[in-house]
Amino acid sequence: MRTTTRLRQLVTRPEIAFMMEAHDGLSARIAEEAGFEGIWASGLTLSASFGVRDNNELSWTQVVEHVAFMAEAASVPVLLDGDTGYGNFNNMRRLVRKLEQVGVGGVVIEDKLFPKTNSFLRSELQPLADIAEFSGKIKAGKDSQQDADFVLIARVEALIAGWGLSEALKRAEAYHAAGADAILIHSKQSSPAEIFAFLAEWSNRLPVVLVPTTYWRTSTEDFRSRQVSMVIWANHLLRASISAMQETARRLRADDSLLAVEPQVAALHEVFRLQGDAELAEAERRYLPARESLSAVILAAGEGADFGGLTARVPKAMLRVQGRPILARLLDDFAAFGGRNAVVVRGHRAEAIDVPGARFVDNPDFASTSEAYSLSLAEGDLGPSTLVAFGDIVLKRHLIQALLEEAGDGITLAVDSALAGTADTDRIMADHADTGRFSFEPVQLRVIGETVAPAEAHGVWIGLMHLGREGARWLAEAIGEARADGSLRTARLRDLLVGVLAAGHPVRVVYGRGGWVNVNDVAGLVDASGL
Ligand code: SPV
Ligand code: MG
Repeated sequence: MRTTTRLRQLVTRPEIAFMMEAHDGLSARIAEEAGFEGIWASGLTLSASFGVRDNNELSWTQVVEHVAFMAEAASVPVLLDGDTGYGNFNNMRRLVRKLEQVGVGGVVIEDKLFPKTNSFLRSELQPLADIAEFSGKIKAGKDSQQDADFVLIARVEALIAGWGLSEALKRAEAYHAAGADAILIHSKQSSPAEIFAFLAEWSNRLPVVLVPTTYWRTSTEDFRSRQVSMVIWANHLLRASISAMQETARRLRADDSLLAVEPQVAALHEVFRLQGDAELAEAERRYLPARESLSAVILAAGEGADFGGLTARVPKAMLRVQGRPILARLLDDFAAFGGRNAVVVRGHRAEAIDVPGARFVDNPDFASTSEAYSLSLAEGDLGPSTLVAFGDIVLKRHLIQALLEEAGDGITLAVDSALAGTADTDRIMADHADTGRFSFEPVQLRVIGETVAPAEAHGVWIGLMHLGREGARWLAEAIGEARADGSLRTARLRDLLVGVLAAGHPVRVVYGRGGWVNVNDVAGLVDASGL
């Protein structure tokens, strides 16, 4: 059912309806969750939530823009406090059209002059609108609504301005005749007497809406028995939030600590829930490619021997290439492919490795251990989609892209085929050499390491691999084997890969040509700067 229709029903049905004030999308949602059938978008609290006065200091377009968020956040109808309609009959026509466009169910306009003042401030001085002029504004509003059920309520301010009951009745009758759907009769008294006198005389010629802010002691039964159509709790969510915010701010200022405050405030997950994050999470499952979130383990424990003193105080991974530490560049590269949760294994000069965006695991035995041992310290971080890399490589991003595009559930290595026939110790032999042409057939690793005759090497592993779900498991098994046979402390990563092959698991190769440097010495550092 349309919100206009629902609001019309709330106004016209015999049973009383209660409207809860809200001043933004969040409070609108809170009001709806509490069970309210409709929302009062209060001019007072909307302005106050922006820190401005209830004197039309917000422009009408700001109000419309803001109330649109409320209408979007709530599925129950929103009734806007439209003040005086923000101008004459013509402004009223535009207001009604805009409110319909943003899904607001109806509007209340009051018979004062623009710019208005809140009814509880200097009320005796408030000028009232000319009855005929205000009646024309009502008629203009009704004539411009496209949706027959849009609700226009006329608010009579005669009692507020001290003009008395007969003036109030005269105005209510005129606004009825002009086509208003209901009358809101407002009072600033703490007793409901003048409101009840009005109700007795009015005898429900049109439905009546009340705002019992000042006569708050009046029982709801008294409203029901007088066939009041709608009661508005006009400002209580804002006032509740003011008290809570003041208390929290004072407490934090006094304590300089969150200890007392944290248990008192809504949990963060409650904020996310109210924002509707569950719906987004569901949509992400439906619309985003189903990819495991990418994580990374970077091995940066080793000292690096050939730097002529350069790494005495700074670990290799923190040497700068084009002004950025090698490690920071790698983390940026991974992040560019959605890589989160990077874990860096530190050793030599661990304290000097402090790049943002990574978690650290320390290998205190770095001097007497090697890569496989460092990796084993981060074994728990080998997730279902993990990049494992040496912390001293500088590479072009297309190498990571190619690896991720080919990566499957197992283990995939990035191999530089331009270094075929090399003596590099991470040389590999695959089931076929790089032809430079596209192939549907995945390339499978046959042998890795020094057992490959240099002349037969198809390329060099660049120190970057991807583990899928199975691959992570296989590598963890290889770590377990090495631990069991006592080789873990001194094993290189390639030795673990030898173990994976020996266990009968396939390892895939993705060929690339150049575009990376393993910074092993000063010459490497110079080369990397040219990438
Ligand atoms: C509002 O909530 O902004 C109202 C009601 O108009 S009152 O503040 O009582 O005027
Ligand atoms: Mg108001």
